Amino acid sequence: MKKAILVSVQLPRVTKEENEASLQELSRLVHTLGYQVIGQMSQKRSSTGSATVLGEGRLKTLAEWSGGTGLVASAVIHKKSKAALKFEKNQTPEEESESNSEEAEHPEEESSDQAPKELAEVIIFDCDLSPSQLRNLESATGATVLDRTGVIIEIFSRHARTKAARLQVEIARLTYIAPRLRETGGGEDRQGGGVGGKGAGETSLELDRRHIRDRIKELKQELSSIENEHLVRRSRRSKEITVALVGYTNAGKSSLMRAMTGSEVLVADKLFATLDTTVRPVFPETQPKILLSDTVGFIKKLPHDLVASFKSTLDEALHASLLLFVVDASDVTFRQQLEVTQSVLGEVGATEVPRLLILNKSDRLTAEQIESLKAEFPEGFLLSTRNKEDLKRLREKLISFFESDMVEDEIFIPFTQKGAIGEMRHQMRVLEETYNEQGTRFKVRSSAENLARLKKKFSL
Ligand SMILES: Nc1nc2c(ncn2[C@@H]2O[C@H](COP(=O)(O)OP(=O)(O)OP(=O)(O)O)[C@@H](O)[C@H]2O)c(=O)[nH]1
Ligand SMILES: [Mg+2]
Repeated sequence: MKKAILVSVQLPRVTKEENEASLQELSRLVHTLGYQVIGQMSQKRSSTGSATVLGEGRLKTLAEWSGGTGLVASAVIHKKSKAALKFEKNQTPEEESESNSEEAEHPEEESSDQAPKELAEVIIFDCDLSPSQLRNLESATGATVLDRTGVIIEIFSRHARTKAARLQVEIARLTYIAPRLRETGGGEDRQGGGVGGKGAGETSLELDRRHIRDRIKELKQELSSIENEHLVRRSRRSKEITVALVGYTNAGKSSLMRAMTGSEVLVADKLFATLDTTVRPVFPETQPKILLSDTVGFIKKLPHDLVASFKSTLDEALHASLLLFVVDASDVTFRQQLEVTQSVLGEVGATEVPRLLILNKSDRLTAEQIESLKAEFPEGFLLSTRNKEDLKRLREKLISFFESDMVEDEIFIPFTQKGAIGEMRHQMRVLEETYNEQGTRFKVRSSAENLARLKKKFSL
């Protein structure tokens, strides 16, 4: 098991609590990767833009924790010098003095630090690092350095199961590594000649980048053909009622899916356990049938490329008749998690779909907590996926939700129109049926839309 240290930079706008929560989440992400967190460091900074992110003093301490020199190798300094100089020029005098004497100015920040008892092999930053920052930090600490996006992409690539999810993750991964190629590239900027295979005058770096661009293009084409299949399947479902489970990772979406449909979707105490959309009917089956779909979980600071690559997965949510916003009500940060969910769904344009807030994991709450949640979210639905009664209540709630905008009507289906009966039972609820020699008279509840469609199709 690799030993890791977490590092966070506390920016002025961010409270100490928010910073703590973010670090805790990073720790869970890192745990999901199978690393052991052995230490932690935070530093207050005015920005994360400096060449080594941390100030000189903190960087030295960090290097001691990982067996590095604390110094950025001079060759590397040269390479980053343009960007660094530009940054330094833009720094105000206060910022400069802060970056040089930050420990004297903020003596309290060491209190949350946890020095490791052994040397760390991996250092993980809770912010995004530019390729040159990454290179400088690796040089100074002698350890492998990862940023938050790198960790999330790694988890995504391990958890992707279906072809579509694998393609999406691979596109995001390549997009992420392309600008970071340089530091792994060994001999840089070799002009022409040299190792065979590349075009005249093309450096190996340019070649690698070109390969990556071509590969991304290929993957995108492959993905779009899969998406077309999905589209066909979805349009086939469009007559049916679909409910999409959305929410923060680990909120319990898959558990709810499992409990409501009796299907064996993966449930795990891991972040991003689910990457693929699964669609299953509510079981025991309802009339009309209600389909539930499980979707990828969200997280704070979800890299933009990843949001884009999972857009097609989230399209499922866009086309749902109802969204169940699942939150882990026992998590103190669930309000922020709800905000994240709302903003990601806003980004993909799913703001028009009706929604129901599911406050999950109520079995972990005290009676007082339950009362105050009920007062705070009168429209919310409090449940535990482990409580059969709760699940039954939710089932009833879903049925009545879809019935509320339904109409009652009578249809006569002659015996010659056998196909119509199966379709009708799928799409609407039969209240009564009476027979005569020619056929059956049904009293049904259905959406006006489905009723009209059926009547037209079978000219009833
Ligand atoms: N105590 C308690 N734990 C629950 C409940 N529902 C789910 N869990 C646990 O929460 C963890 C996450 O559950 P999942 O259903 O995998 O969560 P998810 O929302 O699908 O997560 P991702 O797929 O990562 O987005 C698992 O360890 C579940 O056993 C509940 O009602 N009470
Ligand atoms: Mg899941």
